[in-house]
Formats: sequence, C-alpha cells, structure tokens
Amino acid sequence: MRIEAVELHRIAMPLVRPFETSFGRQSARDVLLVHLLGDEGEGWGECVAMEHPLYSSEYVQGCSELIEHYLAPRLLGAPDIAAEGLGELFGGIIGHRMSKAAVEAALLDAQLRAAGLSFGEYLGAARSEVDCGVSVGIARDIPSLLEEVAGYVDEGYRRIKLKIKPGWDLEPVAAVRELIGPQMLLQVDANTAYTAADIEHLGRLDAFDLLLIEQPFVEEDIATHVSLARAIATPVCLDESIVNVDVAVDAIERGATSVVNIKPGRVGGYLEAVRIHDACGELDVPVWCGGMLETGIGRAANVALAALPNFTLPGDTSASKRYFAEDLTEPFELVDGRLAVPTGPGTGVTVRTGLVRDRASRPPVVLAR
Ligand code: SMG
Ligand code: MG
Repeated sequence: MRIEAVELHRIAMPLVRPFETSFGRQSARDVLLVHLLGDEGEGWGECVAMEHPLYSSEYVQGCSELIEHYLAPRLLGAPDIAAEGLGELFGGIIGHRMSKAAVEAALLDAQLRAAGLSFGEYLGAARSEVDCGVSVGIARDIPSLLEEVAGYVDEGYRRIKLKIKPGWDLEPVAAVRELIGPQMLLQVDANTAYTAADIEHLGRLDAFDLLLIEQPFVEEDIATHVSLARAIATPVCLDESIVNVDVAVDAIERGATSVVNIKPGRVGGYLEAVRIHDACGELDVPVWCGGMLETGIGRAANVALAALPNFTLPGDTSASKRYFAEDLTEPFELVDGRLAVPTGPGTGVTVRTGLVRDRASRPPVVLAR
C-alpha cells in the first residue's frame, strides 16, 4: 500500500496500581501509538518502549524521534510497501527494534484490515483463546503482596509471576508458594538485577518448584546465564537478551535458556516473533508471550501471537483492568483464566479515537507526503 500520512500519538494512561520492578516504579504508562493512513486504509500500532531507558536502551521520546526522523520518511518515500518489506526498507538503521515493531504493527493492521484477515489468521493462530498469567510487582511488604496475589488467583489467572530483586526474593517467593499451594504455576523475573556472585543464592529458589527464572543477569551476558542454568534445577528463561532469532537459537544452543519469552516489540516486530516461535519449536523449546503493559491495541496483537502452537505456557497477557480503568479499545476480559483471540480484520479491536485525543499528553506529530 502507499502510505499517505504517519501520525504519532502520545497518551498518558494512569495505572490502576503502581508497578514496581527491580529497576523502578511507575504509576502511569506513557503510550506511543503509530497511526498510518494509506491508500487502502488505516492501521494502528503500539510502541512498547518504556518512558525511561531502564528495561532496555529504548525509551518513548527516543522512539518517537526515531520514527519521525528515520522510519516515517522512508515509509512516505516508498511507492508501495507491505509489512513483509519493512526489513529491507529500514535496512541499515541499526537496532531501534521497538520503534520498527510499532511501525510494522500499524502497517500489518492496515494491510490485514484491507484484506479482511485477522492477526490470528495471518500469524498462524492454532487456538481461539489463550491461557493468561499475571505479572506482580515488588510490593511494600509481604502481606500486601499476598493480598494482591490472592486477588489475581480469585480472578482466575493461571500463572503468577513475581518480580524479584536482591533483598526481595526468597521470602516473598516462599510466602506466595505457601499461599497458592504446590499446583499453581509460579515463576520469577529479575529484570537483570543479579550478578554471577548470586548464583548460589539463586539456587535456593529451587525449593519452590518454579516454572522458570527470567533474566537474572544483564542482557549481553549469555555466559553467566549458562553458568546459572548448569548450577540450578529451575529452568532459566531469557527476556531482555533475546533480540532476534539468531540470538535466540545461539542462547538455546549454548544452554543459557530452555524457555523463551517472546515480546514482538523487543525483537523488532511480529514477523521476527513468529520466526523465533518457529525456531524454538524446532528445538523443542517452549515459548510464552511477554507483556509491556500494553493497551488494548498492542494486547490484541499479542493475544493473537500467543495463540500460535508453540506458545505452550501462559503469557503476561493479562486483562485490561489489571493495568487500566479505561482502555484505548474495548477491554480484554478474563474468562476462566483466558482471553479470547480477536477475530475481526487486523487487530480486531476498535481504537477509541476520542480517548486518544482527550488523553493526549502532547500534540500529535503528523507527517505527510
Ligand atoms: O504487560 O503484564 C505486563 C507486564 C509484564 O512484567 C512484565 N513485563 O520484564 O517481563 C518484563 C516486564 C517488562 C516491563 S516492566 C515495566
Ligand atoms: Mg521480563
């Protein structure tokens, strides 16, 4: 399709409760949306970068500028472009995967809407609903953590993930395992907060029968993840480190990760996410869909991805109300611990453009041919 205009929207979305990880605490989501208008229709994509470069090197304002100055000009200069051609169109622009992924998502939404195909149909979904887990932030104290976890268990979530950091690990994990019982799936995520000196300490998590431990060490450090995986029984799962399919295969072959967290934004888009899914399937490595506190726009596409056959573990694909009182689309609601894969064309959800306008934190950036 020929892209006539690129709009970048910024929305301040308050969270229903603050979310704290090993790298910080946030009480709102600074959302960047890409809206593409083309000769065959329009599409929306959500950028997963956080407000500050603390989860990874990308951050919202940087993504907005990168798209404005580098990606949008190439889009607007192309006579005819499809999502499958973006790798070539953006060739030579190093990194900036979250920015590229947001543009890809918007273009996929536009072209799939035009073709009358849903994300699920296009990506290869094998199920009509997906098992959901919930990511639980670092709490003020153990009683508050238990109260929050108990609420999610009551809502029907099929897996609990606890954020951990040095000083907030064995005790909260023990207390939650005690609360939820031995059957319920439980995993932890350190967001790179540990070092090689902590390997013995992390081995004590083996006592709690965890599904996995996610990204204990910095993203470039595959070797220390290999050492940990050899030292402990709990499976090691990489998140931040996995930036494309080659890195995923290499990390698996080296023994650094035996489960993979797939986030389309982190790997440059849904097409690369599917390549990682396929490669992991061939290596018999299960995958699950991560989350970046997406609004309904990003969530819709993630839920479709999570319905692919090798997504065998519950994802961080929670209901809209886990984060937002009011979503930017119709809300995703948990039914029996699952979310339904949207079936309409494109993402299958409708963007509430009035809300996008009313909640804007700054004027949109509008670029046209
Ligand atoms: O969308 O439910 C969600 C968030 C899940 O914990 C989550 N994401 O490292 O996996 C992760 C984090 C990254 C974002 S933390 C601000
Ligand atoms: Mg993670």
